[in-house]
Parts: sequence; structure tokens; C-alpha cells
Amino acid sequence: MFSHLPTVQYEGPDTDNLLAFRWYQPERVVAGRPMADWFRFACAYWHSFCGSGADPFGEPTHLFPWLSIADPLERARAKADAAFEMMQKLQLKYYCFHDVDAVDFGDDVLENERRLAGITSYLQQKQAETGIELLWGTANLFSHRRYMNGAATNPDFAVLTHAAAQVKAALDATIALGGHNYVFWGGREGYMSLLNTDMKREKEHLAMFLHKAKDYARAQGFKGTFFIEPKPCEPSKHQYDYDCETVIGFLRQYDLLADFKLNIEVNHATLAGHTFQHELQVAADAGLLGSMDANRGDYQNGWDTDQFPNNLNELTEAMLVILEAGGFAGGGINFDAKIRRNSTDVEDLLYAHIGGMDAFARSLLIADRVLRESPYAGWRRQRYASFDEGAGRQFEQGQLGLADLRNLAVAHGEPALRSGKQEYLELLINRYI
Ligand code: XUL
Ligand code: CO
Repeated sequence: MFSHLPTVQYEGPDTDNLLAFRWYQPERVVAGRPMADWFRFACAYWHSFCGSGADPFGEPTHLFPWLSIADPLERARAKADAAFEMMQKLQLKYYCFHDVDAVDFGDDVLENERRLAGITSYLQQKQAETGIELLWGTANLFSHRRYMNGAATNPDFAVLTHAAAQVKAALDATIALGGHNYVFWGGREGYMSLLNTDMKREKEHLAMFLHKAKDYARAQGFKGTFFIEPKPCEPSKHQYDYDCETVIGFLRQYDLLADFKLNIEVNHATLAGHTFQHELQVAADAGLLGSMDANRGDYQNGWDTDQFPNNLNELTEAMLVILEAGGFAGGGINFDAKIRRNSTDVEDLLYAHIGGMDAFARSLLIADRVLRESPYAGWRRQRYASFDEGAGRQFEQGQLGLADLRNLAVAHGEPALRSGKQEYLELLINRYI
């Protein structure tokens, strides 16, 4: 499918070749690690090789050649061939998939298990041939009609058992493929109306389900991390994994913090009314910055448009957080992004990924310079200097009571105004871009 296209190489910022990297140099060491290690870029199987370009108003426009193959496993193998071919062209060393992305499922649990095991052994071969690894696996617990009221939070126990069957098989596949992590995105784990919903019971079921999935995987020898991927809404009106703070509270309440971290998606952050940087910082501060689903939303649209990332200012701010946090705990950057319905040339997939990879690489270089050469980090530290010594330090250590604090206010009178310097910092960062 990609044989007419070149393998994308680094050619530097001056090249006119748009099928080359201008910034992404996998081996180049930045802040002590090769770029490839900071990012661990991954291809999202579902967007690049399953999404058909169809929307609620129109039929598919991405007409993959394997769609005409009748046998599900043969069809899945042809799809895998294309996926691995594209990843090699792009120097993508990782991929991520849902069970049903790898091979089409029907309604029969046993047949689905057989199909997934079948494609798993083919993917093992492809991985061995190419050195490409599975960043994470997951189960699609939201597309089938049985999940219309949720999966682990479904009011019908029979549906929950089918979700369990799917997660068990997806964990088996992930483990067999040496997957680094396993993701839970709560697709329909939420509700549309409280009139028909016992929220407390549903959340307890979700926690129990996650415990049992984790226990099963650990018993099979899985050493990777489980990620929860927060999203506030869509497809449900209200999803339980609303944002990072909400998920952290949930993991703490149900004693899941030891095994679970966060997979943070750009467009989910903005749907929750946050910046992406905010969500990254919340996770980093809790020691739970596991992985990222990279994309961007559309400022004029209120839904998950999953476009490829290209905003240097936003990505630079994101890379500042990631660099200061020391990178991802086990994960990487999965392009959970799709080319548009009307992007119908094979090379559009390459342009999309090159654009995203280059934007991240450039942002890493910028953020690294901001941290090394500019007053940025020192200035922010200095802003809190009044807590570094004297009474401020005593307060942080819990040694001052409310009356002591009041007495200090009386003794020192009205504090001088100290500028927060937002425009100065924005200007400073633009100077490095
Ligand atoms: C949906 C989404 C999912 C998860 C995996 O918004 O982001 O594709 O990343 O289930
Ligand atoms: Co995602």
C-alpha cells in the first residue's frame, strides 16, 4: 500500500521535501536521552487503518483494499501488513490497538477469542521481523450494541461478563505480544440520565472490574502498567473518568494507585474545560504521568475531532511539563488522531504523522532550551521564595497556627504587589520558538 513512497528520513529544517523529517532525529540526544526515547511514538491502529472516513452524514471515503477480503483473519493479516509497512516508512517503533481493530469480531465469544489469538500470532511475526513493539493494547467496550448502557458499569450483569471476556482476551493478546502497557478508556462507563442510573453502584462495579482485570493480568505475569484514559463526555453525556483529578481520586478511593497511571489525551483535556498542560501537570504532580494520546481539537467545535497535533506554542508548554517530570512512566506518544474524511491519498497518512512527529521534536528542542538557557524555571521557583525560609518555611512545616499567621499579618502590614509576569513569560517562550 505504501510501496511507492520513500522511507521518511531526517533531512533538517532547510529541506523542501515534505516527506522528510525537518526536526525529528531519533538518535539525537536531548536532555540526556535520545529523542526516540522521550517520545516512543506510536501508531493508533484504529484511526489509521480502521476509521473509514464515514461520518453521521456520509458513507466511507477511506476505501482500504483489504475490505473486500471475506475471511476475517485473512482481512486482518492484510491490514497488519499495511500497518507495519506504514510504521516502517515513518520510523514509528510502537503501535496501539483495540481487540476489534486487530481483527473484526462477531457475537460469539469463542470465535472472537480464536480470531484474536490467530491475529496475535501473526502480529508476533510482524514484530519479530520489524522490531516494532506494542505500546499498549486495549479492548473496545463501547462499539457493540450490547454496551449501549456501559460495559463494567452496565446495569445488566450479563453485559459485564461479556466485557470481562473481551478484556481477558485482550490482556492475553497484549501479554503474548510483549505489550508495555494496557489501557482502559471508559467509552460508555458513565450515564446519559440520572433518572435511570445508580451512580454509586456503577462506580463500585467499575472498581471491582478493574481489580479483577489487574489481578488476572498480574497472575499471567504481566509486568506493565495499566492506564486509565480520562474523558469527560462523548459518547456518554457524563463519563466517570472525567479528568485527571477525578480519576486520581477514584484510583485512591478504590486502592488502585499501585498498578494504574494515566494516559492523557489532548482533545479530552480540552473537552473537560482544561488545557492539555493542566492535565499533564496534575498527573505529573501525582507521579502518575503514564502516557499520552496525541491529537488536537478544533477551537470552533465542541467535540473530539482528533486532528493531528500542530500547535507549537501548546506543544512547547506540554513538553516543558513532560521534561520537568522526567518523561512518561512506561508509556509514550500515541497518535490518537485521524486524517480528515476528505484526505483520501495514501500519502496523507504520512504527511499527518510527519507533521505530528516534527511538531513534537521541535517543541522538545524549544522546551529544552527554555529550561537550560532562560530564566523560566528559576523565575517560577523564585516566585515561591517567601516559603523557603523564616516564617514561610515554618508554615510549610506545619509549625504555625492560624493565630500565628494573623499576628504576622499585623506585624508586617500590607504586602507589596508582586507581578505574576504572564506576558513576560509568554514572550520569553516565543523568543525560543
Ligand atoms: C476515544 C479514545 C479512544 C481510546 C482508546 O476518544 O481516545 O480511542 O484512546 O480506547
Ligand atoms: Co485516546
